[in-house]
Amino acid sequence: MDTTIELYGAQTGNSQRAAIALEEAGVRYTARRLDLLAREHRDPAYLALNPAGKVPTLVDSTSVPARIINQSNAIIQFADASAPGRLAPAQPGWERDRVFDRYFFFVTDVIAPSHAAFFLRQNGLDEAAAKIERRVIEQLVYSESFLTRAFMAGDHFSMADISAFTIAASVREQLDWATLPRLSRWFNAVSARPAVERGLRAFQHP
Ligand SMILES: N[C@@H](CCC(=O)N[C@@H](CS)C(=O)NCC(=O)O)C(=O)O
Repeated sequence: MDTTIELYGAQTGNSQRAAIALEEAGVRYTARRLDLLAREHRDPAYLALNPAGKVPTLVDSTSVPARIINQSNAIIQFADASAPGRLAPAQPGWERDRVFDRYFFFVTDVIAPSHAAFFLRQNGLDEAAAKIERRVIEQLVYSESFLTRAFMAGDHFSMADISAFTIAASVREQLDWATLPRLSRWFNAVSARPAVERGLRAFQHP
């Protein structure tokens, strides 16, 4: 087992996206599962790595000093830089631009609002939360229009599929799949990718 790159995380969308990116990029890493209920993400040793006490965190001890990355989307960029071409075309140009356009669509227009809705629910603001949750579904329905080719940004799997997949999975019960044939075909294809399966399992209870 390689311990020079470690990914701390839990069974959450942000941690899973980071793990899927490392798996798809072929980066060797060790998953370190934190028990959020036991508040392991608030242990002083972990807070030294991630002062916000959030997951995920990547620690790359192959560099001196070690590289420590706290944001899931920064970890995806680490994976992209580690294996150019696996998560986005390596060369600048319209194909790479489209990957980033679609990737950020899911990050900022779908995932971020969904986290906001979760926060509102936790604070008893159900009506406001429901409005944002509806918007999240509308945005995912809109992404059906991206799927003129096999994947979210064209013929090749990319980080756009990673950002789309975990959020689609988290609301899969609320999507009317029969009216979304492309999204449905895409979802099944991404679910069946071995690297995606491994990423989804990275922080499961043993
Ligand atoms: N923007 C951060 C968000 C990290 C985040 O909010 N993580 C949540 C899980 S999805 C967490 O650690 N929650 C535990 C807590 O706040 O106690 C990222 O993308 O990595």
